[in-house]
Amino acid sequence: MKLYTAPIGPNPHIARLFFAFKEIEPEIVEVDIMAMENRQDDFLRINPAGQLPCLVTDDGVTIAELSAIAEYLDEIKPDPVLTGLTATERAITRMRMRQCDYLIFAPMVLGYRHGDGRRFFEGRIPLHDGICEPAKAIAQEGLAWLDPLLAGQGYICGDRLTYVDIIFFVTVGFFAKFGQPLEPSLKNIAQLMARLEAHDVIGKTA
Ligand SMILES: N[C@@H](CCC(=O)N[C@@H](CS)C(=O)NCC(=O)O)C(=O)O
Repeated sequence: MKLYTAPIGPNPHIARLFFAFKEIEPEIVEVDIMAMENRQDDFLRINPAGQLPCLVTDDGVTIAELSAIAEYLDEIKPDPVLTGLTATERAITRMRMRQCDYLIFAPMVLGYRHGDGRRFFEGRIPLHDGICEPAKAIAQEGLAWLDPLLAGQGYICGDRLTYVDIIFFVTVGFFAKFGQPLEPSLKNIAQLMARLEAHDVIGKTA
């Protein structure tokens, strides 16, 4: 199994955390993201989305998207689990991942790409004016929606840590440094971030 990845960027970082958590050591293929190697034909043949990370299985199949990678890793090595132990837990994990994706992560990414991170994305993707501020506001609304749902539970999907927590910790932590700070009144999210920061693998793996 090969992991195509980069030394920088939140999504490659999340993939590293998945593998560290699962104690799986893939063959690493570093792609030069700064030189836009990921946007060239050779890489687009591997991952047409032009993004990192992606996994290429021993059968030569590409699996991109962090949630798909996490689910695949659980299939091949169930312990320790990233998705959930029962059908219900796994369904909740997928539900919360999807909700976090469209309510929080996707608008945060849009706010960054079309705003604070514009210089990096020029020449990579089409950029549009007028997206940054509304997208950031939508992401904040998503965080405000999530916060009360976390009351009285350890993690986003209940009392078991899942890949959604890992994606959340790195993504929200990254954008907090780039124009999308966490609103201090979101106490449950602040507690979740502190709990994940203290985790042996998640808070300690660069
Ligand atoms: N939804 C994707 C996001 C992947 C992504 O945005 N990767 C960034 C690195 S943090 C990337 O490849 N950026 C370089 C580019 O878009 O050219 C996932 O879940 O893996």
